[in-house]
Amino acid sequence: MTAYDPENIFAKLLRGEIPAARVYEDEQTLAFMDIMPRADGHLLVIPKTPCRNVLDASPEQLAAVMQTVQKLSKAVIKAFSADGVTLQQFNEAAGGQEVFHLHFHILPRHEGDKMRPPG
Ligand code: DGP
Repeated sequence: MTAYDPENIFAKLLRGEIPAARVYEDEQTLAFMDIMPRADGHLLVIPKTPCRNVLDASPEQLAAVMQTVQKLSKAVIKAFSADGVTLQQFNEAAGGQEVFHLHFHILPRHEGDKMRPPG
């Protein structure tokens, strides 16, 4: 697998080199709004340590990210009066990944809604 690139956009965001609408952070993870939201409240959750994707993640990184994903899924359901969430996660270009720092999408969903295209 290709090595982790410290110049990827989420690494820059973690270093504060580019702005982000940060909504949550703890010692190991950060969550912020996706700039191309496909639903109101579309969040991304990332580990603070270098990690390309699930294929590259340590058990500790996966556990920390999933705990934050669960916590924030419950929070966005409340905040957006949603009925559920769609979680999405892509691995390598062939798997649809565009930014090569591990991230999970949290998309609040309402009964009968359709996810918007990016933008
Ligand atoms: P993917 O790797 O396929 O999950 O796509 C990357 C996602 O990250 C996509 O939904 C748009 C989002 N994104 C890309 N660049 C930025 C950025 O600079 N800031 C934020 N907040 N989101 C970004």
